[in-house]
Amino acid sequence: MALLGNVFSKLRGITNKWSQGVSNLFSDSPLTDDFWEELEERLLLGDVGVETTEELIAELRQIAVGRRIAHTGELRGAFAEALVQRLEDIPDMGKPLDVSASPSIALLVGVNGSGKTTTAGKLASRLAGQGKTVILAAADTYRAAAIEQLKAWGERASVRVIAHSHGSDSAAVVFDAIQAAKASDTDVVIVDTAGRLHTKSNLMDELAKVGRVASRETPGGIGETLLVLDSVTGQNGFTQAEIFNKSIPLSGVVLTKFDNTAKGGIVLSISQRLRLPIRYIGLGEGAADLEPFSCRDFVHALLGMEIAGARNG
Ligand SMILES: Nc1nc2c(ncn2[C@@H]2O[C@H](COP(=O)(O)OP(=O)(O)O)[C@@H](O)[C@H]2O)c(=O)[nH]1
Ligand SMILES: [Mg+2]
Repeated sequence: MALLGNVFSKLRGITNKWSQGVSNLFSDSPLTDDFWEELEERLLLGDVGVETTEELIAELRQIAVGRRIAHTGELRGAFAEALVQRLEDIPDMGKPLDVSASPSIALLVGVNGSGKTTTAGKLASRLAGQGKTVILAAADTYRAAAIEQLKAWGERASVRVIAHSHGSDSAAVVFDAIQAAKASDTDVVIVDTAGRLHTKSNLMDELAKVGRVASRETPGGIGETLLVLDSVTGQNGFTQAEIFNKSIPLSGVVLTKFDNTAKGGIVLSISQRLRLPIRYIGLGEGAADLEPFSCRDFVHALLGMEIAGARNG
């Protein structure tokens, strides 16, 4: 409970940067055209995206007419419900990493600086804390610093790191990591990949090669490919998601740096337009600052109200 409370209060503080503006709109004021314009503007500023913003407003307008609503505050609950419904409509929203295969292979992809190595470390630490055995594979061989960074995370989490020298073949690292996992009966291999620009086709070739190695060496192949996105980049993050989603089958998104964003609406644009689940959110730089995404906590933090009946929690 203490932990949940902590996560919630963190999330609450975070979304406040955006949410104050949204939440304040639902007050005792009479419902006028100004309200709809303001709501639209604040959703767009938070990077909810044009399409989803328009749909949400159309939905709320209908409710307002149907229920003869006169004050904006009376729409708060309906707005919360509309958000929760949309978020929960996406399969696997907030679902923890699938570690049912043995070994399960999870790939973290994304552009440079998005938080892949940090997320790999946090996930390893989280899973190890749940009694799972984990191997980290340092498949970002382009930067020597990336290998050292992952090794440091491995040490902190008491998790084994398989690494080759700087510049070596990333698929060979993954091959070794899988062999090590099989030999030691390890539950999950988390693969930290290089994040060169998503437009460069050789990165996609490299990821495909890693995929082939994994399918050859394990029954399940790559079980999960999570796209790591920096939430601070807002719509730009949406564009990255769109490009990656076309190149490789993604099983979900990790939104990092949620503690630093005023663009919390990226949760909606990614889930609604790409139909991709947000699996985890990063809430800081520490090992414990990663949580499965909770629709209920997100909407609660956004609108400052308890949401009943939400599945996630
Ligand atoms: N505040 C904050 N910083 C983060 C989070 N995730 C990653 N970072 C920082 O973002 C920077 C880039 O992260 P890194 O994992 O090296 O990105 P990579 O290039 O994708 O591997 C580092 O300084 C991390 O500490 C997060 O959830 N919150
Ligand atoms: Mg990295």
